[in-house]
Parts: sequence; C-alpha cells; structure tokens
Amino acid sequence: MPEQLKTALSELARTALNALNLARTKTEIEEVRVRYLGTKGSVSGLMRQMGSLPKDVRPQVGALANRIKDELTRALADRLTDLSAQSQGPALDVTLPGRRTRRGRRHPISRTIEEILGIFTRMGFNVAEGPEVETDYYCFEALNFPPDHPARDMQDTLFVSDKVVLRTHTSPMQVRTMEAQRPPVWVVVPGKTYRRDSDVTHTPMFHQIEGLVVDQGITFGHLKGVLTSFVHQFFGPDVPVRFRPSFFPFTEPSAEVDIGCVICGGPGCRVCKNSGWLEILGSGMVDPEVYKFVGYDPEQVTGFAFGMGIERVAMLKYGIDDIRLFFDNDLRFLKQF
Ligand code: 2NL
Repeated sequence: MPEQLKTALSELARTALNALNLARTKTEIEEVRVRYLGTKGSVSGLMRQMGSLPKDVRPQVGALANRIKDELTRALADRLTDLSAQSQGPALDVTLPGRRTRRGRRHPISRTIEEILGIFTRMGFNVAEGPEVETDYYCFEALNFPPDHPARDMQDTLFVSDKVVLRTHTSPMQVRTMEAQRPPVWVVVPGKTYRRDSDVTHTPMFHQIEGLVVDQGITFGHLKGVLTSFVHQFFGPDVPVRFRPSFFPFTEPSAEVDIGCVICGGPGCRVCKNSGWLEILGSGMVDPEVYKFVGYDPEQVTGFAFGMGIERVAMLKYGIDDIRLFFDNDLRFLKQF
C-alpha cells in the first residue's frame, strides 16, 4: 500500500478521534458519528473510492478502513456511556451539608392511651391486650348479653361470620384474663374496638380502655375512689365528678361517670347540651352472672369494672369537636400535641 494513502487514513482516524474528544454533548457526539461514519461520511466515502485503486492494494486499504471504522464506533459508544454516567452526578458528595430530619411525635390517641395507662398502673393495675377478632361467646355471651340484645344486632356489630365478630368493646379480654387467673385481678385493657357507626362523633374503629378489679370484699366505694382519682389526675384536681345510675348487661348496679363541663365550666354549652355535665365513662359492680362463665364463686368475690372511649376523653380534654381529625393524619393537626 502506498505510504501516502496509509498516512491519509491514519490522519483521518486521528481527526475523527480528536473531534470526538472535543464533543461535549450527546448531540455533538452524534454529529461526529454522522460526519465520519454516516452514509455520506468520510470513512464511507473512502470505501466507495476503493474501486479506483489498483487491485493489489485494495485488500490492505479495505482492512485498514474497517479497523478505523471499528475503532471509531467503539470510541463513540464509550463517550456516550461516560456522558450518561456523568449526568447522574457523583454517587455521594460528602461535602454537602446534611438534610435535617424532623423529629416525629406520638399520635394524640397513643399519647392519651399511655397517659391513662400510667394513671392506672400507678394505682396497681396490670395491662393486658388481646385479639380484635373475637367470638360471640367472649364478646357477648360470657358478658351476660341476652341472645336478643340490640348490641348483638347487625346494626351495631361488624361480623366476620355467624359466630365471629370484630370486638365491640375490650371486655372479651377481661373475660380471658379471669379465665386465666384467680383473684385478685387488677387489669386495664386498652385497644381498638369496632362498631357499624360513622359521623362527627363516631368512627367504625375507635379505642377503648376498660378496667376490672375482682377480689374478696371489693365494694362500690372502691369503684368511686378509683374512678374519682382517675378523673382528677386526667382532667384536673378541681373538676367536679358525679355518679349517675345506669344500666349495662354485665354490671349491677351500674353507674355512668360525669364531669363538670370542661368546655363551658358549668353554665351550659353546645357540647354538654346545656346540662353543665359531660359523660366520660361507664362503670358498675360486676354482675354475678359473669363470674359463673369464668369459674369464679360469686359468694367469694366481688368486683367492679369500667370502660371509656379514648377518642371521646381526648376530644373533651383537648377541646376537639370532630373525631375524624384523629384519623385524617393532617400534620397541621397532629403537630399541636
Ligand atoms: C362504656 C361502658 C363498661 C364494663 C365496661 C366490664 C367487663 C367485664 C365485666 C363487667 Cl369482663 N364489666 N366492663 C363495665 C361497665 C361499663 O363500659 O361506656 N364504655 C365505653
């Protein structure tokens, strides 16, 4: 092959690689490809001129031209790979200042549960938790609900199957606790409960805490003392408390506990329906019928029990008028606690 032709080919390769090195963007790299490797490009032009060369040099020139073409193709691909790696930036810039992570906080319902459990555990109660899916037996039958009681109705209870329900209160766990141990029993049970209900003051899932004390010689005086102490610790030492007769299938006698309205302080408002009083929990002496289901002797032991809705007491304590705020997860609301 003539020296002159060889030099010209090497020169073409050099300028092509040079142009490629100078290309800064994908478009510029593409321009280099078109200029040298495209159908109208220099290398292709060279291939076309092969016919006019003497027969004996054609194979050598052809081989050299192919080598240049391969080298250029590889270089183009390498440059494109480099460029896309660069555009993603370095994997980690250790000189950047760190992004500040903001500290989270406990949900107001969780905090209210913790506060209430603290008050009762300091009075000597143990804490028990149990299943949210329960049987009709633990949710109603062992609690002395008659078979036709309205609470067992499809209207109020969420059924999983004929004999399996989502618990409508945490009482099933107190029944399980009594089955598992002999008196004395001092237990509080927090947890999620479910009812077919939904409006400004009701959600299908809500939280309850129930308490149960059973031992020899437990009286209504113990009930009043424990619950009055709870109210004064949770709502404030000067909040008035009253016990008002009521009815539950699982307690006899039963009493509802009211506090002086924390919203208006007495004269009456929309929240206390102008009565000056707010109902905050239900309670009573455990009905002897319940003891028969768990194998306790009603002649030997007595006890009291109570239950309250967490959302309700949290709404009253913090002056919240819509229960759904607890479940919307709006940080502007949640940050205030
Ligand atoms: C309310 C009323 C109450 C109970 C719950 C209870 C549990 C057993 C035996 C007897 Cl195992 N009683 N629990 C008693 C009285 C009232 O809750 O208004 N809850 C939101």
